[in-house]
Amino acid sequence: MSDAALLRAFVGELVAAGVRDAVICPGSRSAPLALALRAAEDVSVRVLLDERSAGFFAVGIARAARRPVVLLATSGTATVEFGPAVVEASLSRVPLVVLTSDRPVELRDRGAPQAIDQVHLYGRAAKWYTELPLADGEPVTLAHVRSVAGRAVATAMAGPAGPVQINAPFREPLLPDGPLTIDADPPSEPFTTRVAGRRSLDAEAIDRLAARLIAPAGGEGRRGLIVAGPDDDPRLAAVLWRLADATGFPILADPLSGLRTGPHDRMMVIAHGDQLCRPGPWIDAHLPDVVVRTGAMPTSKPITELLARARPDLIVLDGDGGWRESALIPATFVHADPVATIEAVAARFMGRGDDSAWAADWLFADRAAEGAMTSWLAELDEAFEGAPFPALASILPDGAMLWAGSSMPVRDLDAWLPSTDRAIVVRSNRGANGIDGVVSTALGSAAVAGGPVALVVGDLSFLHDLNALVAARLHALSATIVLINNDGGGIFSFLPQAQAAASVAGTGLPEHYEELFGTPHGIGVGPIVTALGGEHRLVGHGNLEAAIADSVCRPGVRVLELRTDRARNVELHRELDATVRAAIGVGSLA
Ligand SMILES: Cc1ncc(C[n+]2csc(CCOP(=O)(O)OP(=O)(O)O)c2C)c(N)n1
Ligand SMILES: [Mg+2]
Repeated sequence: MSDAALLRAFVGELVAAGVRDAVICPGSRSAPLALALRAAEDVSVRVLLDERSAGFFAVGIARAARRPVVLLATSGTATVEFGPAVVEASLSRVPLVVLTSDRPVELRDRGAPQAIDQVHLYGRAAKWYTELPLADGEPVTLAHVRSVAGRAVATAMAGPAGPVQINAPFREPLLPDGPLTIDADPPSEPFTTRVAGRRSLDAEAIDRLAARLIAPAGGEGRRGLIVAGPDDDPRLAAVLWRLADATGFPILADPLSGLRTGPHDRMMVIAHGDQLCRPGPWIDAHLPDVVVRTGAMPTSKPITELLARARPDLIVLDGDGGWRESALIPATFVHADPVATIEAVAARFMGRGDDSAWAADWLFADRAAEGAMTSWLAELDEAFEGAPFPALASILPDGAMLWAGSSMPVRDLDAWLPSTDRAIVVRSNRGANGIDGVVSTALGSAAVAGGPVALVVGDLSFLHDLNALVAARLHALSATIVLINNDGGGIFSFLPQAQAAASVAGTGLPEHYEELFGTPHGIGVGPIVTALGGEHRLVGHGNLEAAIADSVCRPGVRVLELRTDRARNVELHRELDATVRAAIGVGSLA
């Protein structure tokens, strides 16, 4: 029998450490922990069938609720299915406590059924690995188990947040030997508590940083930019504008930075950095000489390429001690709380030095790009993959959450999400850029979100994660899914493979292009969605906006399918690029 006291001690400590959500996949080896988690009054348990989907669902909960989530699976391949989500959580700094149930040591590596090597299963993607002891009735074992639970949660949450793995062996029979309700034990303080401070720079280091942003006396004004990359920290929006205001540096705001949407001051926010930074005369006349970067690397490839080309004096702020800089240029990494650093640096400026043409040019070009894009879209008379984003930005209410899938959706999000005072939280799984688990993640967020959830996703990503709809059905979740169905991988049409298909003889292209990259499937998703309990609607250019407006605040999962053509999509993007280029011209720097 499983020792109920040990289970109570372990789960009780998870709760004391702040766990409120558990995602559990059914199995027998995991039964003792599943029952104990279910018995914990303060824990919402959600049962999902597919562990791969469940892992991403947990990522969605953790990112929406901004708290650690427990994941539990039975032994064997079930634990491996968590792998992609564990990797994503590691790279996007999401706290997960992954419990992998296991056979006891005497049944490992000797042909016992459903027994695989689960030790350090997730390699370096897990921040910490440990194994629970088998119950032995000793008080010291209970103390150990409590400290393991507390340490696991604290480690998952400590910056950079991430997943931890606890391998949990149980002997048969897999039933508890007593009550599991934690109230059965006297209430207690957490066994393990972590107190940690935010790192901050001393005044001298702040002076040195500020000096790099200030033009030398008598010299030209510094041509600075703030590049706000993907970041879930809600504090950044409130302080970055202060730095922008103090220095006169515009903010290239990634759609996932939290800077583009919300009631904070967005005066210095550039929403079209992806367009402005593309090679051409405008950017040639506006190369930055100093850049302050926050968050992960920007979604926009042109922005990263600009950094590589301009090689500005680069300052990367990362309070969690990361080394994220893939433009491969010399950089200073500031491993201190970015909010405190930004506030202190901004305070070194006594108002903006000179009202340079620099910021004015960027802001003017951004408005010009915005105007050109808006009129281009208004004149368009056909389905377009970027169209859902401005529609969603105008329809979603304050407190809504907007997700974009990998591949073209997140790029179109970057291009088309306007700067708006609407408090919409915008997210994407950009840690590993997988097309897997996209729907599961969005639906996981819907399980805890305070407002409506919308997702824009490609057809291959959608088909990859159909089991997410099972989760939605099991838990009566609500979401609006805009499915961009271009019958295959549209992104590849923009890559060298597609160019080669047209031009390079002897490469196996173009005859194998569709088979290897385009991967058309011709699947009509309507019946699948309906069978899994969702609603399906085919939408077109004319009724997309009305369909979104009709869906966002209604209960249930609705898939609004917008059919597009991959080749035409490339043409439209090219046409748009030319339009924006013409609108921004060469700029003034008067
Ligand atoms: C798990 C995973 N498998 C494969 C890839 C490679 N990949 C990147 S984009 C893409 C095509 C995605 O197609 P779709 O979801 O329809 O989006 P579209 O490109 O059409 O916008 C693939 C297969 C990946 N990023 N992640
Ligand atoms: Mg597609």
